[in-house]
Amino acid sequence: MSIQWYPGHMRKASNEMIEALPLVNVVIEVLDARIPFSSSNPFIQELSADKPHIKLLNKTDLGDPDITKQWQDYFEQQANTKTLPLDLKNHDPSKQIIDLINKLSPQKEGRNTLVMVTGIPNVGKSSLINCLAGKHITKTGDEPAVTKGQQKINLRNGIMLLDTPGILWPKIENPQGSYRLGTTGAIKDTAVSYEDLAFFAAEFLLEAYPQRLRERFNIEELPRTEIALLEIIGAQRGCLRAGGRVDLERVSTIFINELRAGLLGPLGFETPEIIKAEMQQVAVLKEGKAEREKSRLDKAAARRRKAKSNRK
Ligand SMILES: Nc1nc2c(ncn2[C@@H]2O[C@H](COP(=O)(O)OP(=O)(O)OP(=O)(O)O)[C@@H](O)[C@H]2O)c(=O)[nH]1
Ligand SMILES: [Mg+2]
Repeated sequence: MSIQWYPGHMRKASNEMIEALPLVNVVIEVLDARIPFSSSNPFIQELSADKPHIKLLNKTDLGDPDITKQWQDYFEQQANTKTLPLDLKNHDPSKQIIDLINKLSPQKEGRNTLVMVTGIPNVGKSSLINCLAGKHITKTGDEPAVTKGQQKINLRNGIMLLDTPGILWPKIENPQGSYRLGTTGAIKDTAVSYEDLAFFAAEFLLEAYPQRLRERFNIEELPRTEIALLEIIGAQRGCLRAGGRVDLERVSTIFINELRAGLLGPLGFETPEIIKAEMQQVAVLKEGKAEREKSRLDKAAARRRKAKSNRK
């Protein structure tokens, strides 16, 4: 199963971005440091490939520092691209970012540099804008789709910022990517099942960060399966139904919220190494779908031919 969430305001926002882009000098894409691959929007990438890019890896307080460094090195190899790790919750990076903007787009006499701030929902675009502006201009919030329309902010230093709503893309083709987006909070609650996310996250943590699970939940010997892990946590947190069975929905919600709040420590869900394999998986899935679609159309055509010959 994969998760899809592309409400009307995102389609509208994408069209508005296309309209605004010709005048944009620099594109800032805010990424989630825990999932720099899955939080890169292929639509934004394609649209703005010819513009200088600043990729900001935000929420590094929640990200695994070694893995964030690997991503920085990876993105810096891309043409016309600069990268900065950020922790907007605890540090003000304004000076570094303004220096980078000026480096990538030397200001023309009497004209503002127009900088579009883009990214998927809930990564910290509006928080960044408030930080650069030095005051609370635009609403932020710990849920996706807080910003619903574009807004221009003049920094009065030769830079004009364009805040945009967080956008995803019509079809998230990488199933792993969609689970990572859901787990880190980029997809609205109503479009995800916390149980599915908890199973995904439990499997990932058992494999990649077993020690964190042992420490957080005081478990000496970890179970082998996700369900057994969630049952242990559920019993600890009193998520029990009548008869003593664990309430999976409740424990899943608690588990995901603790992960999102950083209570399981800083996490890196993906490294640059996985890109190739996951892109290949997506290609195989697409091929399978194309074949199934062709076979469906062939069968429908055969049924029509049969019905036609029966009528003669
Ligand atoms: N832990 C942590 N939280 C952050 C950081 N930066 C922003 N946040 C929080 O992330 C949440 C989303 O921030 P916003 O600035 O509203 O994100 P946005 O990208 O504008 O979101 P949309 O407008 O919904 O697309 C808020 O609760 C912020 O306080 C960070 O570096 N670390
Ligand atoms: Mg916003």
